[in-house]
Amino acid sequence: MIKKTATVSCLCVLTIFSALACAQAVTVTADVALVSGSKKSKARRASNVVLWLTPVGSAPAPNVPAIPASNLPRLVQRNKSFEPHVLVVPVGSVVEFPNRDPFFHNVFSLFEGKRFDLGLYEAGTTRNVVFDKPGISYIFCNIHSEMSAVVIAVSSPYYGISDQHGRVTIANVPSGRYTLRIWYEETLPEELNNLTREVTISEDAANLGAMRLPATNMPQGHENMYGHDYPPPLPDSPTYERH
Ligand SMILES: [Cu+2]
Repeated sequence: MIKKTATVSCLCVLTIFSALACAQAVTVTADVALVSGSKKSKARRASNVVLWLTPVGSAPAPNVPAIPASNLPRLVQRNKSFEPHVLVVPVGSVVEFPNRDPFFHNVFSLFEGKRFDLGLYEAGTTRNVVFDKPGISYIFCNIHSEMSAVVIAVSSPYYGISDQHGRVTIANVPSGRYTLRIWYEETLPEELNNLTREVTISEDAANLGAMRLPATNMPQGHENMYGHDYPPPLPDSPTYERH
C-alpha cells in the first residue's frame, strides 16, 4: 500500500512538473522583411529567412529529440534543383539526398560547413549525410551548375524559417533568455552578426516583432568541386540529361 501511494505521489509530482513545463513553453513569432539599396526603399517580405534561439548562460542545454529514420529531413533532387532550397536541422541530424531525376547528380559541399562529396549517383538512389557540427553548408551539384541549396545545422531545437509572408514561428520554446541568430542567403555575414542579440522569452514576450534585414546582390556563380569553372555539358555523356 505504501509502495502504491509512493508511486501515485511520484506520478502526481511528475504530472505537475510537466504541466508547469508545458505552461511555460510558448510559440515565438517574428516578421521579417528585406530592405535593399537606400534605407528609404520599401521593405519586402521574404521567405527562407532562418531564426534560431540558443539558451544563454546557465540554462541547461536543450535535449534535441532524435528524428526517426522513417522521417528524416531530405533535400530532394528534382528537375535539376534541390527541394527545399533552404533546410534547417538540429546538429547531429541525418539528411537524405534522394535523386528523383531520371539522370545522374553529383552532390557536394566543400566550401563551408559540412564538407562532403557524394559522388555520381543514379536516378532513384539516395545518399545520407550527418550534419554533425553547427554551421552553414552550401550544397551544389558537380554536373549542373544551376543547382544549389543551403543546409543550416543549429545546436538548438528552437528554430524556424520564414514563410512567403515573412512570418517565422518557433513552437515549444521554454521561457528564458536566449541568443537570437538570423541567417539569410542574401545578407552579408557581418550584417547577420550585427543582428545577433539577446532576447527574453516569456508568455508575455513571445513576439519578437518586425525585423528588417539588409539584402545585397550576392555574386552569382560558384566553382565546381575541383575549384574550376563548370565545363560545358557533353550531350553524349550518360551522366548528363538527354533531350
Ligand atoms: Cu545535378
